Amino acid sequence: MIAMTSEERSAFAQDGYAIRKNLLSRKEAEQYLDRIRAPIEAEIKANKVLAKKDSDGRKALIRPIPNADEELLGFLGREERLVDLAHDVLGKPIYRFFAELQLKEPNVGGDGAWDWHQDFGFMFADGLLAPEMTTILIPFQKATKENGCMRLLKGSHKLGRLNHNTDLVPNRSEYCRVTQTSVEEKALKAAMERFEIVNVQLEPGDAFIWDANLIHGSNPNCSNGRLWSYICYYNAIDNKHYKADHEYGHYEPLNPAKFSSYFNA
Ligand SMILES: O=C(O)CCC(=O)C(=O)O
Repeated sequence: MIAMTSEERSAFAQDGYAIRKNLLSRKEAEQYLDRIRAPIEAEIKANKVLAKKDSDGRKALIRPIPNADEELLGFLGREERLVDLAHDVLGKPIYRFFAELQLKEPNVGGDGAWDWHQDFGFMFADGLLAPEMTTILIPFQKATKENGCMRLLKGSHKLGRLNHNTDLVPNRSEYCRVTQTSVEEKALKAAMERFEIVNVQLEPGDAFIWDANLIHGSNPNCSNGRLWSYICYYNAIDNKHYKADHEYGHYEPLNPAKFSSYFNA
């Protein structure tokens, strides 16, 4: 089991996040990217991915991965190093809630940004009772401020859940929305005055793991390089949806997988 180090544990408690360098090796990140590149490029070209607009009308592309058993794309959320880390953060039995690829293409003139939000802000509206959820992001390219890395308000998870601008349609999941959900403006302004903004610059294969109440978002891609990342949400089993009719996030037993069972090292 890849337990959190004591430094990671105290960073997570204090700041609301931790970074594990090289959770996947650079070679593994490259192998994975090599296998998904062509099919995902084809989906982008065919407009099959979701595009969600931020408050400035800029689009962020996502390729949802609702099924853990989806060939290749699904397995990474079950990879045992990610699962161990998430399990260790939540400290109780977990399941893979959802996964997605964030696709920030080159030369998009500032698309790809995410408004400031807490994951629990909209997960609560969708029917999770407690913030017993954590999220892991792994980039496949170097993530920088210029190509759209994530950013966060350090320590803001301690505020608890804030109200979000949301106009959820009953019985439709967050995923169907074409606009992003963000922390209500006045509270966000106050939080931004109180907490330091950190840009989460990472190397391919590094893992960034955060608390469900951490206020975060991301920069737009203003570069001529691509930034694709894998994101997986993990939820405590006893925190599964209390609302019915969800297209995603249903409990399924987690079958942890080894990277080497999909790729030769
Ligand atoms: O990948 C990004 O740029 C932001 C993703 C994000 O904010 C989220 O998944 O909650």
